Parts: sequence; C-alpha cells; structure tokens
Amino acid sequence: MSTVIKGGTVVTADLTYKADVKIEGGRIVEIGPDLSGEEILDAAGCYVMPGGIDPHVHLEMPFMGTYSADDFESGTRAGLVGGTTMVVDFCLPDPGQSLLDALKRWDNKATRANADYSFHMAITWWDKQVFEEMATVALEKGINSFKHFMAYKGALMVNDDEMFASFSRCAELGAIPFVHAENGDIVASMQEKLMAAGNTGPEAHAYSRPPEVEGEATNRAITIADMAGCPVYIVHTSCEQSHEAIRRARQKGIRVYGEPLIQHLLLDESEYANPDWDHAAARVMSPPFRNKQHQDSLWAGLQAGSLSCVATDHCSFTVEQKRYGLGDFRKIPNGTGGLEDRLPLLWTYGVNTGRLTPNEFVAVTSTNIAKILNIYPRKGAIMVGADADIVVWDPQREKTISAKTQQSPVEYNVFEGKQVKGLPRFTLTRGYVAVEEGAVKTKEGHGQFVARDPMGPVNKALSTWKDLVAPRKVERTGIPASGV
Ligand code: DUC
Ligand code: ZN
Ligand code: ZN
Ligand code: ZN
Repeated sequence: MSTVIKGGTVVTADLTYKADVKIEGGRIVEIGPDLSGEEILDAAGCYVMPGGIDPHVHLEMPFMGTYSADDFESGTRAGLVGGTTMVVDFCLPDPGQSLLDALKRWDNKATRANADYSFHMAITWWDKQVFEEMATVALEKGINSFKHFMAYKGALMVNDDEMFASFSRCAELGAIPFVHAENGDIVASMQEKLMAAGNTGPEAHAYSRPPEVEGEATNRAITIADMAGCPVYIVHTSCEQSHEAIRRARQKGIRVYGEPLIQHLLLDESEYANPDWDHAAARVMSPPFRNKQHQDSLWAGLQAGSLSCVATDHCSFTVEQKRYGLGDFRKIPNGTGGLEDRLPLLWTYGVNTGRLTPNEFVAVTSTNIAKILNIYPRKGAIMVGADADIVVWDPQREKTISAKTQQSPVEYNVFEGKQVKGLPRFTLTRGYVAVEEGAVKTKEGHGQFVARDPMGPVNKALSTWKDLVAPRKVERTGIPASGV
C-alpha cells in the first residue's frame, strides 16, 4: 500500500519547501509535487517534519526500590501522541551483572513498544568482563553509546578511574559515552547534613544538588573524555555552570554535546516551595529544577548551538511511589514525565515565541541526535530512503495539558494547565498512521529495535595528551648508585 502526505510544507533541519511525501513499505519513496497514492493524508496548513527522537527515557526502570510507572507500551504511545516516533532507553545492569544478561531483560520489556527504540548501555560497575562485553555490545548488538552515572553513590555511581577506563574503551570501539554529571560524593554528604538538620522535605532534594555539583562533574567528564580521546554527551544539562563547561570545550574543538530537558527549560525551583508535599515531591528529579537565570542560559544555548538536543529523561512515578520518601527526601523516587508534551511545549515556548526557527526545532528534537547516534538519515530526516517516521504538525491545533487526558498512567502532570499551540495532526511510525486528528491507533509491538553502528574516527575528540606522553623513555647517563 502507498500513502501520500499531501499539500504540506516539508521542514527539515536545513530546508523548508512545499512538497508531497510518498511512503511505501515503511519508507519514504518519493518527494515532490502532485504525488498520488492509495491512502491520502491531508497536510494542508501543516508542516511535515521528521518525528521526534527522545534520546533519554526510562521506561519500566528498576530504580530506588521500585519501577518507573510508564512501560514501553504506554511510554511510546505517549510519545506518538506528541509527535515522538523513537525513544532511546537506558539498559541498566545490576552491579556484577553481565551486560548481555541485562540486555536480554531490556529486549523483553521492549517487545510491547508502539514505536521504534534503541538502548544506551549503562556501565554501573567495572572489571575485565565489562571491558570485554563492551565490544560485543558495540560491535554485535548495535549499541554505540554507554551511560555513566557520576551520582547515586552506592548504587549506580562510577568513579573517575572506572570512567577513564570505560571512556578509553569507547574510544577504541567508536562509541560515545553519555554522562549523568553530578558530583555524587558531595551530593551524598550534603544530603546527610540536611537530614541531620531536620530538613527532610522535597525542597531539601534541590538544596542537596546545587548547580556547582553539576558544573564540577561536567568539567570533569569532559576532561576525562578528552584524555581518553572520545566525544562525550552530557545528559540533562540544567544549569549555566554545566553549559559553560560545554561551551568552553566546544570552542576548543572538543566534541561535547549538551542536552537540556524540556522540564528544565520551562519549570523552576519555586515548585519545591509549594506547601503541598505531593506537588513538590512530584517534581523531584535529578538534577532539580533551577532558577530563571539558568533557564535563560539553556535557551541561549539552544539558540547559539552550544546545546544540541532537547530530551525529557521521562521517568514517571505515581503519587504513591513518590510517598516512599515521606519523612526522608532521599527516598523520593527521582523522576518526572514529559514524553507526550516535549514537542508541543518546545514549539509553543520555542518556535511561537521566536526563540527557535522551525528548522532549529527539528534539529534539536530529532536530527542532531540521529547524527550523534549514527542513525542519520535513516532517522531524523525527510529524505528518499529514510524511515517514514513523520509528524504532520498543525501549528494551529491547541490544547491545555492535563493529567486527565494524558496517555501516562500517573495521576498528575508537571506541566498541568499549560496551554500549547502546535500539535500533531498525524504521527506516522514507519508509515503506519498511529495518531490521526487526536485519535490514538497505536499498535502494540509495532516498534522495532534500531541497531546503531560504531562511529568512524571522524567523531573522535581532539586530545593530544596521548601523543605527548606516548612511551618516550629518556636514556639517562647520570644514575645515582644509591638513594642516600
Ligand atoms: N534522574 C532522574 O530524575 N530520574 C532518573 C534518573 C536520573 O538521573
Ligand atoms: Zn540522570
Ligand atoms: Zn499541586
Ligand atoms: Zn535519566
């Protein structure tokens, strides 16, 4: 069967033009004027864009004594309703667990996905087995990115020596490390001090993770990556300190990518001062929401190109799950949702305000991450041969965000009440129309794993450190006979 998206304006990261788009067998087969096909989708007045790719989600994630509430079915359904056609989740081996065993668990969970997906492999512990399995993961399993947590001491956190070893391995394999950059030692010590002082509420979560701990860790991660000779991707860049480190490194030619979340762009730290415990706890995530100056810095980074991708870190928990932390903020499961709302919010607050062009919108929601993860132009492009992961975007369509109408099973939405203008008219996942004028027609199990090849040497960092200290032994003539 052939489908033609008719009468719309194609918008990619670099071009805007009027054309019809014809799809067959899940791929784009023709782009041009006056195309015909068996199924016609009316795109008059709409933009025809590559579907969103969310590079950072946690679906059914085992974390802090529970599991995040959205699974691959509800998570990808939420994504499709909001125009996101691919997600990248994090496979988390337990300490001591084989990476390949963990991957089997994630493969199983993802069989219910409605849209395509991929995984980053987390390095949560280190020894020879992990070193060896990284090659299998990167060269045989189609996973070219490895995640490292510099926070969550005693659980997911890795130390500098482990990061250096793993980053060096990434350099050998043509893979890219992803990093959660917060100084986990300092966070743990601040948490203890706050608890001892009787600061047990959700606001203390934010006090224990100030921008400084993120800036320090970002600087450290970038330096370690540069020494290892690999690029690096900093997830959930939330503050000026971290953005500054990224900006400075990029100016030197180091390949570092920063990822602000839609939450950090739009929500601020005053949420934690809300007298309603559930309201504040619902917004507990790491890093926490910041103040307006940090938000301005993130918007400026998207405009200037020093920040590359807007993600969600989608990791939702129910009210009951959040209450595990009553009396001890350290036990509130960290995470907020955003998968369904990322594109409409960024369009409303980015494009409609004039901060971003529609082309920049496509770049930061889809194309840039497709390039970083080496799946461009199969994903992130409107191009003959590309997967037909497409959102037909109606810039006039409006709604008010509300938990009552969302796909996610949690009882609240951190963006509750926000008005958005700009929503999908159709969302297509490999040619299948999963969302049509607000009607959800997702097909459970339609989603497929997207394998990603290792990157070529062109994507390496610029460090010269290794050349400088490469074994160049000094031949000495004067050697003292004894140490005395
Ligand atoms: N931060 C969160 O808020 N949730 C999941 C993991 C993380 O790093
Ligand atoms: Zn994180
Ligand atoms: Zn409230
Ligand atoms: Zn995360």
